[in-house]
Amino acid sequence: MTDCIFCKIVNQEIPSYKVYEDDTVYAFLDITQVTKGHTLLVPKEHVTDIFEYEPTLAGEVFARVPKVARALEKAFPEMDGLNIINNNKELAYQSVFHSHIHLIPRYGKTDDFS
Ligand code: DGP
Repeated sequence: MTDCIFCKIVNQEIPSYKVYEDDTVYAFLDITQVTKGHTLLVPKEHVTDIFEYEPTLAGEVFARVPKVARALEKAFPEMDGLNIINNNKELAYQSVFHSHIHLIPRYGKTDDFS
């Protein structure tokens, strides 16, 4: 999709900080950094939201979550926990309409995400 910011990130048309990549997915740091290491995992193929996934691709994308979680754990050993969030449609706080999974590291009582 030509006007999709995450398609542009996947295609390296706009810069991002890569966390993980393979043939199916791309994971990169969220621009807002709700906590240190806040990452977005996206399918390389444009999928608008959870309702638009072809089931096999959905399985492949969601199966990558533990891989990215482990990469974050390695990069941020001080991490105490991890929130995984997937917003779908505007009412549910989706603001970029290329499906993405938030991985938000938690750092005990010192982080500012509540
Ligand atoms: P959501 O509200 O669930 O649709 O989350 C969209 C996230 O995308 C939000 O946390 C900010 C992030 N975001 C938006 N534009 C960019 C961008 O250009 N680069 C990066 N790295 N993140 C972006």
